[in-house]
Amino acid sequence: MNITRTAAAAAALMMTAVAASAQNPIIRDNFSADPSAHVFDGRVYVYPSHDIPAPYDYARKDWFCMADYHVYSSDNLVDWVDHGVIVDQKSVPWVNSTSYSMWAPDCNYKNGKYYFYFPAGQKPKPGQRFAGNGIGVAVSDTPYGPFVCQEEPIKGIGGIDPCIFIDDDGTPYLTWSGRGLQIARLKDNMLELDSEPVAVSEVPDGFKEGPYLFKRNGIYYYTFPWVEKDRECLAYCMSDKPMGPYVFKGKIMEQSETECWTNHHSVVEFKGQWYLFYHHNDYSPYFDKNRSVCVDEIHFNPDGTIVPVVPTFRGVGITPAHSNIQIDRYSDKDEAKVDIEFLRDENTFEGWKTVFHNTASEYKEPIWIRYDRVDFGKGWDNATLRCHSLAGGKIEVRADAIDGPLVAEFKVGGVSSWNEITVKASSKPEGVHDLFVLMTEGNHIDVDWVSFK
Ligand code: FUB
Repeated sequence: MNITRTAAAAAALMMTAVAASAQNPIIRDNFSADPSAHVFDGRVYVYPSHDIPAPYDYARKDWFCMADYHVYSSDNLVDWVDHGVIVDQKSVPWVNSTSYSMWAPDCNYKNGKYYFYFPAGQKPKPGQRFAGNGIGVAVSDTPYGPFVCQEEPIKGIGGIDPCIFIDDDGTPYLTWSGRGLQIARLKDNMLELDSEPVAVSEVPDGFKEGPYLFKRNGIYYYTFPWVEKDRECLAYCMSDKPMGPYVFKGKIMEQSETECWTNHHSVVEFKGQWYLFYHHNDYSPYFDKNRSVCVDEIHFNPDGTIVPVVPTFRGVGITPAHSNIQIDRYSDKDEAKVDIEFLRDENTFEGWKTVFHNTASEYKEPIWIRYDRVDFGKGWDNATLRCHSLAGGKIEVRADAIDGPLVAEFKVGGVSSWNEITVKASSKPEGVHDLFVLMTEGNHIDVDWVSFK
């Protein structure tokens, strides 16, 4: 079979540190969706779709628009690397290069190679007006490329959202969404079907797509986005065989409160903890086709059923105290008196600020926000707050409780611009602590971040 090297192959090898973090959303310099996470050689690799605002040559301004794929990796779920573009619509021989239809992908490892599966609009054949979606494969020696695309998509199937699952005995299975949820065995070469596709039919009524199959303690989990009410929640079935029959068990995550119509996920174990990767539309509240990848812990009951996951801003991992700690990605807060807003609506990728307000100007109770799991380490002296307040006031940082040890105290002067205030620490906790940030004077202070160095 002929193979074609992607134009982006060289770029794929580059390890580019990016604005990505353990807080949600984790990818902070691009829109990203449909995350498929896998652990290869002790690192977590995430293969998401890449949403972009529609360019001039794409007529559907109100629809998904995706031209390529990046891959991201991390060895601690805190520091992420963007390995760059691994496959591009312009360099896949069978793909219509202006279809912007590179929807949810997946990747897995077998026999020394990494196989990247992706759906896309096919080039129409002579006499054909519309060719529909194919599912193609690109192959690499490493999880981050360069990936070499097959000349043709996989024969005998069409549709979207491929997921590749490899059982403990090495048998590969491909499941995807195309006239319902389908599953088939693959040949050992990972490129051809080894069985007729069968429909996974033991799922509830209603729209479904984006299947993800994983195994834990001998149980096969067939998981999928499902429109139970207005938009997609995440749901699952369980079985003792990869191709079923399955038994429907319920929901993993409720539909998003931010009105993102889609959700799409993967589940992976890393260093003894299981994680759910999914997406919401954090950076694009008014257009839900520009999405962002998030991650939270997922837990299982003793009988293997899944404890539903409530999405958090805080995400996973431990935040170093010397970093700029974005407390707007909080664990909990005073709902009435602390708001989260974009720093600048014109560029949401700049992130958010925490707005403390106390219109009554009375401090019967502290006005607070909590940010969990900050590693103070040792050998630091100063605390810095990036803040802004016309009225001025006072911000306190305390460890572990609203009335816990005072770590730093900042007098915020009335100024019209953002400024960084550095003070000597009042006390120096060591190791990992939860942070409480409190406004104890003033009636309106915006905080961007706090840091300890
Ligand atoms: O990203 C485009 C499509 O939206 C995916 O293929 C679906 O699963 C949904 O997330």
